[in-house]
Amino acid sequence: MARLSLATLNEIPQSAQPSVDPRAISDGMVHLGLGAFHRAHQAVYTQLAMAATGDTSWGVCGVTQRSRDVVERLAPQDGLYSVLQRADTTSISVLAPIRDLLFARTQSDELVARVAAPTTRVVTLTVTEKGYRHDPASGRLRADDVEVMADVDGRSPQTVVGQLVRGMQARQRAAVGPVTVVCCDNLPSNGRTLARLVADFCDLLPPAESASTRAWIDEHVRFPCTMVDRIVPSATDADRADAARLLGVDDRGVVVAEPFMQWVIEDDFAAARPAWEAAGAIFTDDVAPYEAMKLRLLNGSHSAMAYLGVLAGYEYVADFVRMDDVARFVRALMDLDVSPTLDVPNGFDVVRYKDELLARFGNRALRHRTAQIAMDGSQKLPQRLLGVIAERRAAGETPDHALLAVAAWMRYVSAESNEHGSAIDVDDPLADLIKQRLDGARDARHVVDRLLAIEQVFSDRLRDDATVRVQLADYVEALASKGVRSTVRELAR
Ligand code: CS2
Repeated sequence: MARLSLATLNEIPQSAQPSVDPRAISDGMVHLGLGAFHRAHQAVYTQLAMAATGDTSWGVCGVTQRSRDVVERLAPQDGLYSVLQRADTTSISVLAPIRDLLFARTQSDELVARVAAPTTRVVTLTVTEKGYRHDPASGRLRADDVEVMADVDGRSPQTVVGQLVRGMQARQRAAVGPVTVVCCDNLPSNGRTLARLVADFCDLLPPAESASTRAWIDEHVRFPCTMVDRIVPSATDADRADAARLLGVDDRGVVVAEPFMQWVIEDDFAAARPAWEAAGAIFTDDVAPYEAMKLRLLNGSHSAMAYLGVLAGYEYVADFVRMDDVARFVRALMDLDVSPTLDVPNGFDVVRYKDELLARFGNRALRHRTAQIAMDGSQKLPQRLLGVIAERRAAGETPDHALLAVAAWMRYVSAESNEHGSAIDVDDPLADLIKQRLDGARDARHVVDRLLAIEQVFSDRLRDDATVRVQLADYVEALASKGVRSTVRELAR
């Protein structure tokens, strides 16, 4: 079967044709972290915006950081790929915004040059939480990270923050105008967090370079905060087979997504941008209420279901949450623990939002793996669950549901296998440290104490809270002795 490409585009059905002619698109953006999420989210908004306005100057140079895989899938396809939308019905459409591809490991000088190109007015990022090389608890750049320090010392930059700073220095040298850096990862105050990491990197540079780079960035670069949302499970061979059947050509770059998508963006741009509002994005002065809502309600529930689900032997979120006690537990987590911490945006119907979330989690057409969400827990827990626990404790409450979710993470990283004896493979940048800390832990109390001592993840406040320690230990013990279902059932309201 022929491969999707500019040459075969005329072979695909009319209904799947991109809404913008790829040949008409010129360079406008650089995207760092060309994973499935960008392709199913920002690229879709960008295509819709170009189609709505006719301004086709927002093509994307997509950069992959760690593996060539996506470049190898998309390069023979001239950057074209499809989004397979799955719910009760399935639909497919081809996306055209990605016009260039770079692999940062071997092309980081080209990448710096692209960031510095006069046509580049926006740089977007989806590099996952760990891609920022920061301490999740403090939000500061890890100056003890060898990769960060190698970038500071001046090699062709390999870390995301290093790439941004070197790109900005190249813009400064070439006297190219202002640019906006749009962080689209699930970090708290993601724009501000990234701006601080960039400033931390500048502070590590030699004094002469440091001050002038910081001053240029302060004057010419904006880092708006954003809330991004779309559930995008990893694509499988079955998805690729379905795409081929629907398109009539082979697409090795297909991404799978739910119909729902949302993007809330702080209206703080240094230069021009795509008219993403024409595609439904919301521009606002303050993203914080939307962000807290999404990170705590959606991602917090996701992490809870991921650890509990893996422990109970459920491979997919939808199968796990379709059990009544699990759905009621998740709803109680949202209602009793998370909701009291939220400052709901004006006019926003949070009850409906929670109903929709449960329906989205239960979408069986999406094969969203619990193990995919369980990855990198050390980088995700603070913004998803620990903030909720700290705020409820400060209000004198004991957030049992959120504590059970964190206990499930603790059990997940400390048990070798799940309830059915299948091995648990902890994929986390702190996996070695976690293992080291757990060495010799004999019971649930030890496990909790050892893990709470990891200061990259847990704050002093949580560590020193006796109620939190005792409750976590009880839950870790209950998960081990009684199992997931009966522990969850006791907390399902
Ligand atoms: C998930 C997110 O893998 C995960 O950690 O919680 O990728 C989630 O699907 C997205 O944030 C939804 O917008």
